[in-house]
Amino acid sequence: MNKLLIEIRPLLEYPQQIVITHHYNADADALGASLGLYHYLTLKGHKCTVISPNSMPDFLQWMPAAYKVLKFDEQKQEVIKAIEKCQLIFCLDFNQFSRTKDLAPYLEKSKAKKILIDHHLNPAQTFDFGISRPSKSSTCEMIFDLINENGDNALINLDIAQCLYSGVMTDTGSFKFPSTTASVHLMVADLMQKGLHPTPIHQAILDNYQENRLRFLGYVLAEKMLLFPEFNSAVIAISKEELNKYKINTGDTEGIVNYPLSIKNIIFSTFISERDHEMRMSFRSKGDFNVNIFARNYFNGGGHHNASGGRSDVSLAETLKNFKQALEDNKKQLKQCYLDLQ
Ligand SMILES: [Mn+2]
Repeated sequence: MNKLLIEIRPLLEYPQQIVITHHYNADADALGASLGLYHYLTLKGHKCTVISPNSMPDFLQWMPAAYKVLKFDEQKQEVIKAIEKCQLIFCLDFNQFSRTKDLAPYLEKSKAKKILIDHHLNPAQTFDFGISRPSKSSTCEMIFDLINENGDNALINLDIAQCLYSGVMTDTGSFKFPSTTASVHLMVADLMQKGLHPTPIHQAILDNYQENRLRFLGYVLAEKMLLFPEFNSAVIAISKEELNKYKINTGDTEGIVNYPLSIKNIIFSTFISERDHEMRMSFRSKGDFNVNIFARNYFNGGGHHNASGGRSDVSLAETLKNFKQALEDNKKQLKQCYLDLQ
């Protein structure tokens, strides 16, 4: 049995009041893991509340029990009350409280035991118990493992299966990133044997955009994508005016960073968007180029080896300039990583 289970099993022996929370701007992994765990722990007799730091995107609202999720930015009092009366807080798909933005101080000062389950690098040491596995495809896969290791595979019903599938599907880029291990496919096979149909989930999450998002994508790829063949890299930088013109919300830019990687010889792609108080950056790579380190070294960020995020406080033009300098600094490494892939 894994260490986390040994530690938390006694805490779950009797019915508890449990809060389950995830990072700001929940994605399918954060929400899927939270609701998957919610359904499981509810079946085990616990009283659970899922708290999201802010509202979730429309394409995730179909998830079983998503309507029960409390949003801190809209239901502050209910959230504070739930945190006050709970004994355990599960923290899923993030590893430092600051990732929950304004919710962070309430989590920090709560006397409840905090349990981390996450697959990002460099977890903070502020959790009472936890499991951090950067080698795992998704937090959803970790929840699946937890249920199985607790001997409860038979409790995985369609609700749990749909939630957990969503996160593993999106975090592996529909099963193509290197994190797609044999255990990921075994997990999906098990969920399908329990009645899961993947196609409607793909459609609900990936084929659910508004017209403006696709027109924006066309504009971005035709007009805004800059290629740097000498660095095997690409960048897309979008101003606030452009986002406004196409009525683009935060979630609508998700995934755009991946497109340049489909170009032959491009191994590193960056998406920069101008937001209210900062430039937000996403980094993706193929092969050995480590965008977790790149984001840490240059743009106050981090994440995974092939997918990370960062930010910059200077203007869009300045950020782009700094980015080009960073490419220059990494020229040798980019070339080597490119050659290794050939
Ligand atoms: Mn994740």
